[in-house]
Amino acid sequence: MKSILNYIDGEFVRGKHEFADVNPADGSVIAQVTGADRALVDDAVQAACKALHGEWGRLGTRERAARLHKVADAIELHFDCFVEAEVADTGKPVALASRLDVPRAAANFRVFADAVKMASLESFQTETPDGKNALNYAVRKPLGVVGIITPWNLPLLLLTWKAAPALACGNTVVVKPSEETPATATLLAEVMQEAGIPNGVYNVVHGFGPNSAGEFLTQHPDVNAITFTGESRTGAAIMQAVAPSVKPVSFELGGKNAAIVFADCDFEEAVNGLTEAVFLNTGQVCLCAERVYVERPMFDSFVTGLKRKAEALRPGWPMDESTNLGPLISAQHLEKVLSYYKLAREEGAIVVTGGGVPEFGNALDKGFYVQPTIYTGLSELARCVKEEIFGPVCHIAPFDSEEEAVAMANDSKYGLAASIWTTNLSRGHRVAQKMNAGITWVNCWFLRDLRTPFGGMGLSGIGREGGMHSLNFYSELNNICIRL
Ligand code: NAD
Ligand code: 6OD
Repeated sequence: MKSILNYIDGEFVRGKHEFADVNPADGSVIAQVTGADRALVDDAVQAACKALHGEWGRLGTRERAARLHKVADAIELHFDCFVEAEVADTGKPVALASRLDVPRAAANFRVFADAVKMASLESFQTETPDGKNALNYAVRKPLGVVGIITPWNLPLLLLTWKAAPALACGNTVVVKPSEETPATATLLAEVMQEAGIPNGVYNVVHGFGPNSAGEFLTQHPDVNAITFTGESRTGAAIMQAVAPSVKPVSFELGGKNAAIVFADCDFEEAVNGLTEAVFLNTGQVCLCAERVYVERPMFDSFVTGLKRKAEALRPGWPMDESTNLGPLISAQHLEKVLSYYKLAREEGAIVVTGGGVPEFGNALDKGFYVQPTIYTGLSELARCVKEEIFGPVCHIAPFDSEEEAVAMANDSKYGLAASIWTTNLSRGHRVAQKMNAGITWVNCWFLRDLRTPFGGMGLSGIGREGGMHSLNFYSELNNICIRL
């Protein structure tokens, strides 16, 4: 049986306890993961501290950026290995991992390598009280050791989204990937070696959250910052853990995202766009739309259109090129999503399609598949309309006016993403600017430019990453004031 190891100071290290890495498509065990106890997490943090003062700390920005481009080259060289590992861990369709996850990992390194080379810094000429001048300018320094904690839905994409800018700014990192999807973080370690990233700069510790590697990392006094993607509740626990040492945090958390479909939209574009926005990655994308509001004249035809698309999705073996719907990540997550399917019926939902589990008549029946599901008829106060489900499911409700649509979309404790579908561009701008969300798409969804701010409001997170926002989080500014 394959083992997945920790990576500390340039060595692949076996931990004292093991846990199974399960393929969600059929429940089979793919590998044994060896987890890091508190002592191994400490070794990783000490290696990262030491590396700050070694070759890595002495590199200029240009050479650091060149090494990160080599990491991107090596990801592209080993493209198929990354795709295979990601598909086995997550069950996502190979077509999706090849189109989204692995190309974005390489792009993350390229974009932040270039961003750090191009970044300018503030400077001000300041008048002194005696009528002379002073010059203020800021210089960027790394934060130090950055702890990176990531979820299972887009494992490599989200890990590199944080590791790339952290490294570009000269930090060293200790990464704790999700216990559900450990493979690509360790694979990335091999690529780091190949690309000439010095020992101790990139470290990986495996394990769980509470009382395990995740918590050991957040509590460690020599970790200078924590960047985290995951559930809002976990974000709250991490905030408590870092409070005594006042570490900076960047949090990308959950969502209960709204889509607003106006009757003047391009119908095909909206139905196709929402098919992606609701069902991509089996609905396990924090940006997925779980609440869809449709202007009443188009309500029935839109519901019928989305139902047709949902029923045409092809669940199957993830490595089969024709599969476009994978399983949920785990038996536990399957249970959670099915509990919401049951709750929706109890809350009075009309089941337009789905609501159960598909049957395959083969080994996939042991996997964690659910049917893509659409509900209508729920009150806006229903728990299924308020709480993040994180599965291939949405509720569709009608609206009669722009104001009503905006009010319903904004009535959430979350504020991550929204999408608006209309051919009236003035309305598109107007409604987009009223959204309580970190990102609002008009006539598109999950269209990313990595230079733009990304993050959430309310329960959806703290801070923004992307472009200069990432550079600002992963570095300290030292302002220097010189009397001339
Ligand atoms: P999770 O919060 O359960 O776990 C995320 C990571 O945190 C895992 O590595 C886990 O081991 C670790 N962890 C758990 N408890 C911890 C603790 N007390 N201390 C330290 N680490 C701890 O999230 P998940 O189930 O893996 O991912 C799904 C969630 O992530 C959804 O809510 C989704 O919306 C959210 N998400 C948000 C974004 C975003 O960009 N806003 C992106 C992806 C996923
Ligand atoms: O595209 C990104 O940079 C990003 N952070 C996406 C998050 C997706 C959530 O599942």
